[in-house]
Amino acid sequence: MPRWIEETFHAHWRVRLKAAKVLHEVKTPHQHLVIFENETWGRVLMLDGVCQLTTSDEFVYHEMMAHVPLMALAAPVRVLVVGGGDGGVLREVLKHPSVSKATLCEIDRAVIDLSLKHYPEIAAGAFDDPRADVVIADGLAYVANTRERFDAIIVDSSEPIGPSAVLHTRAFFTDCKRALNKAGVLVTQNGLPFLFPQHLRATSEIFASLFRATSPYVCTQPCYFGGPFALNWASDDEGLLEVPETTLARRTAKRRIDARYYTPAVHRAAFALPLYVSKAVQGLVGRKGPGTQPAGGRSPARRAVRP
Ligand code: SPD
Repeated sequence: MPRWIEETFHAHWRVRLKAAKVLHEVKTPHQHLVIFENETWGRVLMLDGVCQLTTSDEFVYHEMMAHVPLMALAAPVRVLVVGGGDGGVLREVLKHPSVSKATLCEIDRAVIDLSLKHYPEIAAGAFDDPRADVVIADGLAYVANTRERFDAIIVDSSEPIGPSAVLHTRAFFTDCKRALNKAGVLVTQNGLPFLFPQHLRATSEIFASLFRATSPYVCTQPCYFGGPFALNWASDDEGLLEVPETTLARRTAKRRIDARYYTPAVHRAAFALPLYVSKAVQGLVGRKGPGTQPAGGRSPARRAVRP
């Protein structure tokens, strides 16, 4: 009898994938982890009953997590990845030649070790790159205590359950802001807006209260069932949301980024939100712009400049 492995995250429906072979299953000190082979999707990683990646479509998420913030920056040097123990985001970050050090802070060593064992092609040598600095620690504590300053912080967390729950909180994002350079960019995964609009809105409220410019952006991640997948962006440099496609194209060519999903046009288009997504974050998205004044009775941080 084949084993079917279910995503257990949703209360009223289930997605299940046939496991041609279970490669590893363990309760680590932090979470339930299972890696298995599926004939359509390739190798699959599930944490606490939520699909994190498949080897066939991981490029979508990893490229959009890394290249959207880094291509917006003229020359990113220091990058922090929180989570992301599979190494996919790290792999993409290290494609940017100006990056001199990329720190990856992962709470669960087992994710790194088992990813390297069962799908080394995802990290593709990133952990051996001399610019990679791997820290096994709680991301919340690491960001709260670090004295380093980053040009970009990329939060490659799982859902707001289990060890990742703290990586979706105001306290964590406030510390991220402190650990960013002035014109730095913070991005985080923000789930499926069709199913969890309140999750997207809650993050956008925090971002809008902390940063001068914020916007979700979306990608189509085939293995995350439920519609477009949201990432979320925050920065105090408002111009970074508006980098022209021509500039992005020049940077992509100069940095010799080989990608399968990311293009400069996709970068710009990712910020064009479907209406139901815009509505979920209504009043929170956009740039505050120079010289804006608080509107009567409303927090300036939450006032929409570009509704
Ligand atoms: N719904 C699952 C979101 C998972 C985000 N993290 C994926 C980890 C891949 N590096």
